[in-house]
Amino acid sequence: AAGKEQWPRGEEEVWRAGIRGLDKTVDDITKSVVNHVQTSLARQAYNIDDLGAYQAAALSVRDNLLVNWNETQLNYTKKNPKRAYYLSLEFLMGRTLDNALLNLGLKDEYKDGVQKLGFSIEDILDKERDAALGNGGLGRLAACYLDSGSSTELPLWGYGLRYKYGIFQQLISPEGNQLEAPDPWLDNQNPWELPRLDVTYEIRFYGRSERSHDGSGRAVWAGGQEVVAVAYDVMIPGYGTKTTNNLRLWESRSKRGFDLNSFNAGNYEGAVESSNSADAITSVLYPNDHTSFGKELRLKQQYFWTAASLADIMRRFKNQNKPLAQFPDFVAIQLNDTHPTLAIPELMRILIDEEDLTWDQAWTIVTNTFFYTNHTVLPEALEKWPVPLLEHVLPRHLQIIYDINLFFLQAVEKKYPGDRERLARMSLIEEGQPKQVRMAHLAAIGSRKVNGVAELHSDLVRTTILKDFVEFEGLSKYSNVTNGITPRRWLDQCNPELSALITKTLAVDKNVWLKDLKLLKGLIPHAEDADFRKAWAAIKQRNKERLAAHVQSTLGLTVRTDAMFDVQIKRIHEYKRQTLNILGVIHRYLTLKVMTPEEKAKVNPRVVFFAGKAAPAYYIAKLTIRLIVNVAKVINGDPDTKDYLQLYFLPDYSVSLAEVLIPASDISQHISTAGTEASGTSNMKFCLNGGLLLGTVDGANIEIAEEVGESNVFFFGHLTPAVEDLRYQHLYHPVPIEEKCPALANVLNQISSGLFGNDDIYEPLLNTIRQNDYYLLSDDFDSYIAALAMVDEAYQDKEEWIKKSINTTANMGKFSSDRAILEYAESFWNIEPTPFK
Ligand code: B1H
Repeated sequence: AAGKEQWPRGEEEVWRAGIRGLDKTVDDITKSVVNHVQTSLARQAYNIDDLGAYQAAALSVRDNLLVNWNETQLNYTKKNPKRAYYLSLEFLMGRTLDNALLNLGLKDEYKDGVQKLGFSIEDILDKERDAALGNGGLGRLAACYLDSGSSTELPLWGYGLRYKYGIFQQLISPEGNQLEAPDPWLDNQNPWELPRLDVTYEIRFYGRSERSHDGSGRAVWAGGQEVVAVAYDVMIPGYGTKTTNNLRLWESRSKRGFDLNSFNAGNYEGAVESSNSADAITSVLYPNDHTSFGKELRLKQQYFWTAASLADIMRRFKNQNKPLAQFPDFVAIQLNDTHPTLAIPELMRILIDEEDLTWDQAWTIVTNTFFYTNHTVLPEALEKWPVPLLEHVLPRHLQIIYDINLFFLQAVEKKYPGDRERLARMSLIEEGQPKQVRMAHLAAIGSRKVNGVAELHSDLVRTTILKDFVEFEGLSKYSNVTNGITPRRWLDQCNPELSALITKTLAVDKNVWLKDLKLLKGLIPHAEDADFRKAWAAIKQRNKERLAAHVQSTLGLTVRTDAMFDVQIKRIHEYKRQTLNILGVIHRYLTLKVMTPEEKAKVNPRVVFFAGKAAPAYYIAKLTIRLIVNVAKVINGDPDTKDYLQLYFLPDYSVSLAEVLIPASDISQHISTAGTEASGTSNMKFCLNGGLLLGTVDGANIEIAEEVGESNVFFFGHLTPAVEDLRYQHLYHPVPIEEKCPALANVLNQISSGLFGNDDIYEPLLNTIRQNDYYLLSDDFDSYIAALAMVDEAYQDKEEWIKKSINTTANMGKFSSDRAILEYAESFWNIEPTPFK
């Protein structure tokens, strides 16, 4: 039916007369909101509170999104372009209402509308819960890419899981311990999703796979457990376009009925894994990032999601009645890390066992369809699945993986005859007890292109974890796409005053520069204009006050706003070195304690903020939180220092909290051990909002410095090539810390002596540094302290600092996720913008 609209029933004019258009006026909007109060919510006008008003407004906005969403899907059906699919186990969407209003261009109208109904838009927006279906950067990147896909009018869909519980809520106990509570984000209904009870697939687990003996290579996989995948669709509006793409999230249901598994906050992970029932599969997001655990339920999540997504993609392709050989001409699938790598053997299975293709025909299709993005080179994060577990859960897929490996190793052997070590290194199977499948190897050989997420990281992928593959297959397959962020959420939405000042200054419509972010360069000459600088600084100040008000209302703490705001917000992990930061804070505290009043008078007050979650089983990361919280108690309560230094750990870091913190920052810290942070994306968000960067020469920090100029960033620490040698020295020629870095030794000893609590609780954390110091804190501490001093010095000259801030924002255009998604579209997927009227 492609190409022609049809009216299968009734009278076309009657249909057309009934079709709803977009709300445009305040009058349309108030009517629609009241209508939803009355019908969808079945409530009376007199008992509507802010939550009810939020729900009604959201449903009204959803109606508008649906108008565009329907037209977008119709446009694709008519034009039948090649489509790309982004498979990600995580989509960290945050809140939707404000973003949808801005993208639709209806924020002012809704603001007026709800005001006429007696509500304030800010109060309503604040009622929304975050959709927190992700751990951190990887999941938020997926969300930014969907925004950019719609904003650039690309036919790009996301596929993920509809977890009943997203990332846990973080509570901090009075002693400073992280406690985890479930995140019941669906409790108040979710107006942003459309259940598609008619879109379902049956997904098999376990059972037996019998190969046929007819030489076809086919097999029959039967028995075991079948679970139903049900689609929930989330609309993804583009900014200033009608294109509204789809994010399809799968929910698992048992074929027979529903058995509720109870969820126990006390034993978080245990409770998650206890149930073998069908609905357990999509019950919870795994809260560990950068560790691969080999848990059966996680494997079932991965297969359930990839199999449902592929079945859906295949059904859409088959509706076109094209030969299967053309599959890669219409479908590109991006694998967000190795989590969806089972899609490779799954597509082989479909093509061979169900579609009767030969192995070679199937492999040609597969290797022209998939694209793989690597997000980390940390060894503990590289996914490996035990062979016995795979054999038990997915017997047919293990056979296919073994066959892929056989053909692959034959080709390697042909090129490097007799090089057994190379074969062992490159094999999909790692020898050992048990044997394990190396998912990064499978993803690499099954894909058309492989990329890292920043230049340095892509180099490391090419020269370390996939070196042999680059040698074997050639460099051109192994490339880079530097990450990006959406300037809609991460500037216009989170920093409306700065956005308005930029619009006024550039003298173009905001929907021009927000879609062509390099236009920010037009701000550069204005850095020399004193009035502009004053306006710029005043906005930063108001953003600090907004953050302080937030801390006051949520935690009851009073933050001073006449200070430098120094922020580190990200997952708590040893490689990100929050520990270095807190040790630096203690060093500053100890220094302040011995200063004379005259010396202190010259000190610029500083407020240090931390936020971030630790994986529930990551003991050292949890100790780091405990240390920060207890240091804060001492510092904030010390009359000698509290006018010069304040420290806060803000609990339950989230997208929404980031939106308040980032615009308020003067300096933010991105201080990973060189070579460990693949890219980082919050670094981009801070700099886009005029915060300066203090960091190591790592990830996207390097490219930010290239863009904004080295004089506008504060770099310190050893470089990537030195890291291996330093680690070797630590192991084989250790130097006592007292000798190597007395300043650090003193800080560690002060902690041990009980300055922040009179027990040995921190010793395991301190020993990671005193012993082999894998993340090189003792090597970088002195240069870190020196860099902090340079930040202090630079901040003394307020006018110069503001110039740096303006020049930083002005040079951040490269980091728009529009640029990144268009690189994927053009150089990988070969898809094109597909606009419509
Ligand atoms: C990133 C992860 C990650 N890299 C495993 N790897 C996970 C690995 O649940 N898991 O098993 C979850 C997440 N996340 C981050 O990706 C990098 O550390 C950042 O540097 C990068 O900016 C981000 C987006 O590319």
